[in-house]
Amino acid sequence: MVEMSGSQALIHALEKEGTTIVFGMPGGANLPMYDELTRSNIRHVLVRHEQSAAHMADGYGRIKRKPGVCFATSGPGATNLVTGIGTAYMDSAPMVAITGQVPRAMIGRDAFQECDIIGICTGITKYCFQPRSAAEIPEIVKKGFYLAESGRPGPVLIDIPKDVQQEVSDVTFPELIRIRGYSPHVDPDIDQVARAVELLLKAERPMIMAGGGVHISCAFHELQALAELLMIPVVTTFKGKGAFPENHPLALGPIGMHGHAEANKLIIESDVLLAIGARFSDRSVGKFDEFGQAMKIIHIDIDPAEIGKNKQVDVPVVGDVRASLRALVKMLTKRVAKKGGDCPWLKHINEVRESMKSVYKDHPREITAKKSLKKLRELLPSEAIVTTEVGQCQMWTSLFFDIIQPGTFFSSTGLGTMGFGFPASIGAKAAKPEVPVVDIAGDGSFNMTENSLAVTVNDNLPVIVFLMNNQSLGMVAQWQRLFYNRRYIGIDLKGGPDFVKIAEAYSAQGIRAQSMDELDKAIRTALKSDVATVIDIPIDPEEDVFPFVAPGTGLKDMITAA
Ligand SMILES: Cc1ncc(C[n+]2csc(CCOP(=O)(O)OP(=O)(O)O)c2C)c(N)n1
Repeated sequence: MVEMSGSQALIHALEKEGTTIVFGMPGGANLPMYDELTRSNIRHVLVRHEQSAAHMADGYGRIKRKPGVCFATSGPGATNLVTGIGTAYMDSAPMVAITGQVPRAMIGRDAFQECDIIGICTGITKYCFQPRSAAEIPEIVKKGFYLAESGRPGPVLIDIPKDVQQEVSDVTFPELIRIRGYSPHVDPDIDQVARAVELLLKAERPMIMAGGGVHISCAFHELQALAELLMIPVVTTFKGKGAFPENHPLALGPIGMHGHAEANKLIIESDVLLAIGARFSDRSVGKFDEFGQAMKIIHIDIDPAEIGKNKQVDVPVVGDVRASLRALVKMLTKRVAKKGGDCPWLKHINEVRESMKSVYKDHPREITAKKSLKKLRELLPSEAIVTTEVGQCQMWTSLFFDIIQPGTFFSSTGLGTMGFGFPASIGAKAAKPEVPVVDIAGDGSFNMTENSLAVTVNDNLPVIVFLMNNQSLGMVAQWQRLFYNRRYIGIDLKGGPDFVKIAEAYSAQGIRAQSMDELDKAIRTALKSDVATVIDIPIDPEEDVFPFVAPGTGLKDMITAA
């Protein structure tokens, strides 16, 4: 037992959890914890808006597979974090958000900068804590980290009243904690694995659907071993993009609203679907009732609440994805030798893949989103980390940018948060400074959090913004073109800004690329730069994303052109 203040206890507890970096902004209600940071080796990254602090912590956490930490003051500081916390929640990203709160005696009195951040965040966190004494802080921090990173990861909020930060008390730092009613199911039930094995061995047209759970549990090797053992083709959800190398002969790419045409066509022809760490979201499977009527489904997920939530399945396997895949591969290896690639199903897959090539048309302009992304892939090393904003830029990435090295791609797939990609890429760069990090962006999204350019320069986190600039909210414009008879409203961004000048104003680098030649040079220059680079690529505002599964329809109704 040692005597210390609540703030000291907090920072010491964070250090004990291995925290080396915190993204945030100070204010009246969290100044004591900031003051304590001055006596710690934890690096502080000052953001220009707390939403970006949460996205940076999120990006950091997704790459490290450990909670990223963000700090904000009470009231507006805390509410500014909310979009970032919600984004992490919807994508099961580990995060610990720490907010200052007004002193205990002021809570509930509409004090200056008071808000009920616990009430606000309850539905978008795994858990919220509010320590009422300094002595509680070490155990709460330990529980917070454990909750955030175990089982199905997610954000945890710790809201600390200012006087609790200042209170001096005897504190102890527990080595072990127990949370009543919470014990994630890691090892799968072997009987369920055996049932899955039987189904897979009987399948004539098997398919794997890999979701975000494969990334979270780092089960890339196990997934590839299983696919290659039984020669099963692999589609991914968008969250699962890059869980399986997209240049592998068995890879069919993402399914769903902007999935690959061949993936959308073939998944519904399969007779046994092995869904791994996926939640059958509407974006991935289209109409719930229509999807998977004629197939048997095996569903592996660590979260029992996912089983049967969107889709009734035949064989549920509750457990960590990696542990479950290992058990599956072990059992299968005893039963079968590695299959060859000459079965009728794989022949059919290859025929469909060939026939679908004509679906991917390009726009008649020298520089297009599709060509730009292919060029980026050509020049970017496979270990580079790629994130995206939201809109057409995200969907073009789904279609035209192959992830070669598993675990190098993430995006806001659940909440669909514009403005996520750039700060998240900065968090990823902090987690892995040795690799290039690129945010594939649209102008509308980048506009939302572009002030993080200051962070890239001041904190030496040089990322690349690959800005496909159609001077509009392109995705919305495409929907207005397709579904509202071209009645455009609220999509025009022609007023700018000039993103090259914006980059330069922050002492970053801005390059405009108006031809494929200029783009080639710009990417090479950006990769060598020691400051962030914004590559502004003017594209046609009417370049659409196809193929497309319209909302409320099934995968079979995919539209391939306007
Ligand atoms: C925070 C937020 N507000 C609104 C939306 C709705 N929305 C989805 S895509 C989109 C347009 C995105 O435009 P831009 O970033 O320029 O990308 P583009 O579609 O042009 O590639 C909008 C407004 C959203 N997803 N997130």
